[in-house]
Amino acid sequence: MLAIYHFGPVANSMTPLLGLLEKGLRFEDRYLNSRLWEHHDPAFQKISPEGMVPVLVHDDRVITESTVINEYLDETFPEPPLKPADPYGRARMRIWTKYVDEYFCPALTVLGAQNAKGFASQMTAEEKAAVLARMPNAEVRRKWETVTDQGYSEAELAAARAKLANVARKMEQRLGEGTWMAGDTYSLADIKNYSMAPGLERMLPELVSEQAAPRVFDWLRRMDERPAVKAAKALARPRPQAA
Ligand SMILES: N[C@@H](CCC(=O)N[C@@H](CS)C(=O)NCC(=O)O)C(=O)O
Repeated sequence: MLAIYHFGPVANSMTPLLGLLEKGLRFEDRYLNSRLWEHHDPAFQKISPEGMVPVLVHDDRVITESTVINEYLDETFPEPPLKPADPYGRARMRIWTKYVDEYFCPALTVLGAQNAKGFASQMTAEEKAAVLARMPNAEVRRKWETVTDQGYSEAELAAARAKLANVARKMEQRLGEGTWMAGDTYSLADIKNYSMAPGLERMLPELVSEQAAPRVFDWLRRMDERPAVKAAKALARPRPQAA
């Protein structure tokens, strides 16, 4: 049995959804509504002590970390392969998934969290204190403390935007070297990058447009057309707000 706990087809949750769907695997869809703080449920925190998604459960095994989950899926269910056949191609793929995890995602998270300020400001002081007290992961707690308090400073937002401009430049360059992120083979690097890139296009359209980054723009449209991407997007739920 495969089951995936996720927040819907966005960011890190999108990564294993695409891994599962590209492989045509059947899985239990365990959506958690982040706006209702369902990931703070004690039953879920038994599975994910950090209180974070995504989490894959395969029979009695629990696997966290979106990039690791997809590597696990690709090794366990080899068809169709989602890695280049040669070691150099796999190295290029992993350099990119590492870059997304360590550089792209953290910068995007700053802007995404800032956008959640409106939602966070609807909570009373008591609700905020209770929610923050339930967060086991210190970094996540710091992020929500910032968002529920004064928000990120202009300097922090500018630094995040500057990093995202670097990402857009690097993606454009990389896609000039081959059809896909790791060369001529569609791979886990495309999946990982596509989990974040639509957020980049939405929040900073001046960085990713047909004019500013034509190769990235074309790659995004090719990704949008993949049946697995369409199936993942069909798993989106309207996000009811906390009462
Ligand atoms: N490196 C982890 C990061 C996971 C992560 O940051 N998950 C976010 C959602 S994208 C989360 O669970 N956040 C909890 C929260 O913001 O309360 C991965 O790739 O799986």
